[in-house]
Amino acid sequence: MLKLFGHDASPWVRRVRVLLAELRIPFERNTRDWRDPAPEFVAASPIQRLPVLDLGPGGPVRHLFDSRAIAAMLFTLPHPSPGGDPPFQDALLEPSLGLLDQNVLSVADAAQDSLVNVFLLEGDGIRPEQSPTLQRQNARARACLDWLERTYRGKRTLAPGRLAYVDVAVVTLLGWIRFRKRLDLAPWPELLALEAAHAARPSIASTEPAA
Ligand SMILES: N[C@@H](CCC(=O)N[C@@H](CS)C(=O)NCC(=O)O)C(=O)O
Repeated sequence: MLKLFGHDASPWVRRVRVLLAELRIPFERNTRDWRDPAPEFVAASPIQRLPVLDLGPGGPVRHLFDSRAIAAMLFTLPHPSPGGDPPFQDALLEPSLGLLDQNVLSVADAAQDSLVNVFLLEGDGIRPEQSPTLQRQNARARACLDWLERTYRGKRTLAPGRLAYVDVAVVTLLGWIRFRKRLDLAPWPELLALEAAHAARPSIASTEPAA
């Protein structure tokens, strides 16, 4: 059986948990974080970032090291046809969007990465006021949220009528920002509406970080 390494507070791990729930793929969990890492995770991944997915023995690759690679692989596994309201998109990308969804994922990743960096460095006592690099990270995150706000204007899913992994990446970004009290989200009402539209969905509600 698949084994997912990663803690509940991680937005990257949450994306994968939502996807596993939507595709109804069974898996085991190890919920230790990178501050108190599981020895198997330490031995497996030179990147030392979570999530990591253990695919089990027998294949050319035992562990996958990155949420996007994990997501792409999960769609290739046998699974029931996804359901939900709206139904979940049964592919990482939707060809008719012409790579817009690829950009949404890149922008959500960049915002998430920058805000996590600021959060971790603040934990080490380094404040954005002391560091132009951190100020750039915050500016990047705001620019990414502005871009997502424009991209989702009037939309509650990027592809009409289906919730996709890329939408989940945006929803989990917002959830993490609120959970870690990083930014006031009021300047991005379209994104708040996107989040609210899917808040009661079981895969989203059951993975809420504070829950
Ligand atoms: N690009 C990676 C990012 C994963 C990531 O940054 N994970 C965080 C957990 S929230 C981590 O493990 N951080 C530990 C570190 O950077 O040392 C992915 O998509 O999986």
